[in-house]
Amino acid sequence: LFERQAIEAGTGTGQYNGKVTIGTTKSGSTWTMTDAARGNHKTVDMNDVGDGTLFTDADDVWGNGKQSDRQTAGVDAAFGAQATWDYYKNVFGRIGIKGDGVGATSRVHYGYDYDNAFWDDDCFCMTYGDGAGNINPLTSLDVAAHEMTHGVTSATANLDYSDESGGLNEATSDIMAAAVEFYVNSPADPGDYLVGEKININGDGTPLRYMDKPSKDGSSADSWYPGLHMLDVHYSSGPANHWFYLASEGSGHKVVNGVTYDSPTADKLPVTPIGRDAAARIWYRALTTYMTSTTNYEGARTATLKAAADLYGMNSVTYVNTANAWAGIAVGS
Ligand code: ASN
Ligand code: ZN
Repeated sequence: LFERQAIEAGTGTGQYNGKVTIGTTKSGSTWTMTDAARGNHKTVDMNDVGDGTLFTDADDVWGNGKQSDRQTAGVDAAFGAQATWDYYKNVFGRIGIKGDGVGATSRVHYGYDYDNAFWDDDCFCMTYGDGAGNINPLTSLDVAAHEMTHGVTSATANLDYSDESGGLNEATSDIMAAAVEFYVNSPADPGDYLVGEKININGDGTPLRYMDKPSKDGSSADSWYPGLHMLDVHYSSGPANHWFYLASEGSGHKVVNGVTYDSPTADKLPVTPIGRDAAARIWYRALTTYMTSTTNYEGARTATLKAAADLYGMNSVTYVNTANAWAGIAVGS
C-alpha cells in the first residue's frame, strides 16, 4: 500500500546545542556523520593536523556534551550546518549553499589552540578550531551559520572581502547567523543580536560582536562615516549589523529573549521596526538579486529598497521603515 522511507537521524549531544537529532547515514555496520537529507553534508574530525576523517559511530548516538568526547564538537557543527541548510531552504527556497542541492563539509578539531573558524570556497568547507586551551570549540550555532553564509555570499553577490563591500560581506554572515538562531529557537541557545556569545572567545563571557550597538566591542562602527572602509571587515560590518537590528526591532530600549538592547540612531530619530523576518527577507533578496562584488553602503541601501519594493510594495510601511533604518546608521535620509 505504501513504502516506508527511512529518514536517518541520529541523536547527539553538543556542547552548545544540547540534545539534538542530526542527519546520519549507515554504511555497512557503522554510521557516518553524512547528512543524506541535506546534500550529503559531511562532518569530519581534523585530529588537529591532517586531512581529516569522517566521524563514524557504532550505535548512532553521538557526543556527550563535553569537549573530551571528540564527537561533541562534531554534533554542534553538524547541527549548525543542518539548521542553516533548513533555514535557507524553508525561508528562502534556497537548497544548499549554491542552490544546487549539494552539501558542504564541516571540519572540526582543526589545529592546536586555534581560536577561529572560517569558510573556504576551494574545499567547499567550513573549519572550526577548538579555541584557546582547546576548551571552547568555535562550533556554536551562530558561528556555523556565519561561516556557511560566507559560502552563500560567495555564490551570489560575491562581495569583495575588503573596503565597504567586505564589511557588507561580514554583516551578511552576522545577519543570517542571528536569523538562523531565532529560526531554530532552541532553549539551549535562544535567538539574540549578539555574535559568538556562547564560545567565550574573550575569556570574560562577553560576545564577539553586538548588533544593537556595534561599538560595544571597542572596535566596530555604529554608523557609516567616510573612513569606514579603512576598518577591518569585522568592524566595518558594524553599521550594517546595526541596520539589521534597527529594522528588526526599532531604536531605543528593548528586551528580547531576556537580553537587553539599547540601540542609538545616527540621526536621533526613532526607527519603527519592520520585524526580523521582513528584515532578513529584504537583506537576502538584496544580496542575491541586486548586490555585486563592489557594492558599498550606499549601494546596499539602494539594493534593500529595491528588494523591499519587490516584496512589500514601493510605498509600503515596510519600505519606508527600511529606509528609516538606513538613516539610523547615517546612510541616505
Ligand atoms: N572567522 C572569520 C570570519 O569568518 C575568519 C575570517 O577572518 N575570515 O570572518
Ligand atoms: Zn566572517
